[in-house]
Amino acid sequence: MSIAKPLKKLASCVILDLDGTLINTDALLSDVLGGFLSKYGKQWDGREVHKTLGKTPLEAAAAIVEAYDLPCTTNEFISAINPLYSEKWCNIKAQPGANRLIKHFGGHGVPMALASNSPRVNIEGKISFRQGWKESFSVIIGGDEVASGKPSPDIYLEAAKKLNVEPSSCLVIEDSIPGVTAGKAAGMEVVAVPSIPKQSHLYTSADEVINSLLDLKPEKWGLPPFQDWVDGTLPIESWYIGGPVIKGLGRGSKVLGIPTANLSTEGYSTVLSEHPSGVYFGWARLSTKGVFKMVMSIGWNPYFNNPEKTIEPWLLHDFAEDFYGEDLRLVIVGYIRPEANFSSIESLIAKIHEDRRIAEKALDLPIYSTYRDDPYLKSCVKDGSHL
Ligand code: RBF
Ligand code: MG
Repeated sequence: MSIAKPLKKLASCVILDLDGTLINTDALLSDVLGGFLSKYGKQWDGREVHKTLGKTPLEAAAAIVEAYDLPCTTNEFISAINPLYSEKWCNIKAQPGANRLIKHFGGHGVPMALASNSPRVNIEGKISFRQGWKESFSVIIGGDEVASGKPSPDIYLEAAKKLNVEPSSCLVIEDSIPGVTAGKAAGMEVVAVPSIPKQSHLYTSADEVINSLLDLKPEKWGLPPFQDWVDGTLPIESWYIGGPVIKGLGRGSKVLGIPTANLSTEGYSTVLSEHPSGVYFGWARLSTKGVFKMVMSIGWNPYFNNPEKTIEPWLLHDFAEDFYGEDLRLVIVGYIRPEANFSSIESLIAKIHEDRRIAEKALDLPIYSTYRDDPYLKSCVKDGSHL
């Protein structure tokens, strides 16, 4: 028998941040600000988004007015932007794994609180479009209900008080640095799920940094473990992507002996930004060759530190020749692990082969094998578009 690793501090409650943690509000911000700034002849630069993350609405607005040198006051900016923002709440997507997490803790009777810098009416507005969320939170605290917003610990302390628990028995889940700072200042255990890529090194004060909510291991904090993993794989809601196979960076077959059939990310930036980087698997169809098992990585390949997020599917079949330009369609059905860095190319290759074995075996399970017949893999391609 192995000796159990000592647990970190035990938690009995979970306190969640909303924007960027449970819902994907970044896309919304770009959408609203892109349109708004163009009226002033300015162009929204996604790189400014970090100036708003985890900030109070007032601070975030002030940062944008300053960054774009807008001819209005912060308050005028807020009044102009608020209605544009709230009319889009219905379109906000849940972060991958958010519904699963809420159902899991709710189902196990783990008390949950929502603690956000947003005013309470905005929190309630945003979650009103998400079925089952409002009832799942015993406590909701907005930035307008305490003296100061994050990074001050007030919001988290108030949430613990309302949950009627000691701060030290709360686990906080946060995407932003001010939020992590607030949770630690409140004396809580904090798991960070950074919403901006390649920034995890900045989250040093968090007790753990994970890549996405799919990677949360509640048992590390003494909370009930997820029970939906099957043979090293996590079933996810299936999603679809396709296009002509392009030449990748040429490392796949040459350096690694792993020939990936890369897809162009053009036209897929939204889909790509909605899915956390990581190793996934599913079924692939090549228009002239048939349907094959597939394991793939999405992300920046930490070992190579790519500048762009790429999609690199490895079709699990020995092909006699290259098939650049051929139409490739993927249905993605399961998740294996986050992308990782490795100390040697050999250990990267060994890990990718382990992913291959996990995916090959899992795809024979009924929960995954039925997707082999998914209509998306059968429909025909007209004029290069998927109909
Ligand atoms: N690259 C990484 O840097 N880290 C990874 O953890 C990683 N996992 C992968 C898993 C699979 C199944 C595949 C097909 C690729 C993975 N890659 C990873 C990407 C790999 O480095 C890349 O496909 C080759 O370098 C070709 O560009
Ligand atoms: Mg946040």
